[in-house]
Amino acid sequence: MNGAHLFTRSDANPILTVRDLLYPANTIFNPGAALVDGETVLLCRVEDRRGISHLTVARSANGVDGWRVDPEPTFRSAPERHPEEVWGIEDPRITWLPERGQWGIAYTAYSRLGPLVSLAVTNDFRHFERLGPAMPPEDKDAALFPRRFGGRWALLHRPTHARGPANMWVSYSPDLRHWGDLSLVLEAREGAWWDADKIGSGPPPLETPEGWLIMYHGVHVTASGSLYRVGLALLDLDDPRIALRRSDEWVMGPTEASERAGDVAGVVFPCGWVVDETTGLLRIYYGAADTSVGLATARLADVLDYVLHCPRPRRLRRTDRP
Ligand code: M1P
Repeated sequence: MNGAHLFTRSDANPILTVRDLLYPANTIFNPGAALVDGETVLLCRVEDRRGISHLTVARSANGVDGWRVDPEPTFRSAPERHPEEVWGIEDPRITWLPERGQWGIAYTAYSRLGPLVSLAVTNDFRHFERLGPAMPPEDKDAALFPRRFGGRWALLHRPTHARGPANMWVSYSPDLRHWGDLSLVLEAREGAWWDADKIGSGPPPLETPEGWLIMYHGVHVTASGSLYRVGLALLDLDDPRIALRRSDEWVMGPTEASERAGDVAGVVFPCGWVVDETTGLLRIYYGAADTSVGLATARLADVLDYVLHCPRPRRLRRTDRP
């Protein structure tokens, strides 16, 4: 299977635009996704007309159209109690946590010192309990694993530092509040590579018999701006510090009009996916050009077959298998 043809975009794209909102805003994009009582729930980033983002829920029976959007912001930043959210909240990734019987949400809180990772939980996507910041700035693109490893929760995230590209790390916690024991998982590549400048986790890790399926965005800086494309990786089931496979090529890039033009041109940015158990289809929800929401699908079996034929990551670290 050719990676360029793995994903099929919906004929309904863009499936959500700012015109679907019942209140004034600038854009709607980068949604987390969940299946709730048979419905698809998208927790979308909405940027208001000041530039500050909040999260709003859209629900659909088929996950493609007929979206019912909450009439007002569903989950707002609360800078009076959470000063780290002073410039809004962005880019949620949703993970079902069977042990807690709740969804965990990793989102970006935009603080005065830069973006950081915050966590919240919800039972119904109507009420949200904040667990607070998990990582100091600058850190973002975080997603929870659905279960513990050796008694500890695990979080993928992307710290940024002044020197060099930004890479994907994993951290651990006994209680979803205290995080540490960091390990580098995947590095941005170098030079002309499509994912040379920074990478970041997309939707939450998906458990499969072969390993944790990871979708990530990679950024390449060009003379006319950054290009955001999407690649795949597979992490070890028992030890997610170990990357088993990584696609050399991107599997999705900004090729459609809604992805090539918008507030930030040339961006596909997936934050959510769901598996339709009856059809075996993986539905990926992504931000298009920081302006609208797109949907692409693939057979999960094809995606796994593709990633299993990808090479092992090139760099050897202490956790890499020979
Ligand atoms: O504009 C593209 C994306 O840029 C940022 O992502 P990252 O720091 O991972 O490159 C985020 O602001 C994201 O929301 C945005 O879509």
